Amino acid sequence: MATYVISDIHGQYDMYIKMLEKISLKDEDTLYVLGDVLDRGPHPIRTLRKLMEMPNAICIVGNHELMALECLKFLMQEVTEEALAGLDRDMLEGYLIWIDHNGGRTTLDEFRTLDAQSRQDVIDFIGEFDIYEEICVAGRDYLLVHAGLGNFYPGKDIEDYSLADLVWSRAEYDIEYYPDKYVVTGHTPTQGITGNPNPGYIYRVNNHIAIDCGCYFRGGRLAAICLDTGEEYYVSRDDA
Ligand SMILES: [Mn+2]
Repeated sequence: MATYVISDIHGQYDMYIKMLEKISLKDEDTLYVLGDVLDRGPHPIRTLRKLMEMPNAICIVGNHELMALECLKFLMQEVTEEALAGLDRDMLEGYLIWIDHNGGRTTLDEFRTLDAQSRQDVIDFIGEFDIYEEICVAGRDYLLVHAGLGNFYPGKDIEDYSLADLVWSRAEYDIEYYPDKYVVTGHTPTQGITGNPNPGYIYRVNNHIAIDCGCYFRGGRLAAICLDTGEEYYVSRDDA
């Protein structure tokens, strides 16, 4: 049995399916998905529903799930006085930022096509995403988290980080967070990491493993890494 990690699928269902084939994921293997399944690409909800059917997939929350969850929950409410009282400036601003700047439209469009029970199932499933995972594979320790360790200081307990620290911050690749543990993150496409000699491929430095290879933009890739072997797998946007 093997342990794989992928991240930032962003609605690229076809690339995701190609990746499952590429790594030949078996029932006894484990696949960690480091968040941002939703938004931007054409099929965020289809991707999410595929993950719902996969007992060996473990999902960790990204900032896009947080944005979506807040808006989708709001839209699911009946129009009561209480619901209307929640329709304040923050809620509306959050909704507009999600739709206009973060690619929420495709998530919303697919969500709308679901029946009421399936909508609730999707919301419940996102609500169960983990915030982080600590695992040991082949004698090496890993922290799996969507974005990074915001407001980091050496020795800080993982429980002392806020949700925003873990899902919204940018990992600091010039800092070694732990001497004895690898931190695997998505969120920041490796095309945009200063000093990365191989933009668009998995970047390993200072006990970081950055795996978001920008599958939602042209020339980008969906990446996976096998933690047992260190082997990297790529599905390029142009192949899917
Ligand atoms: Mn993100």
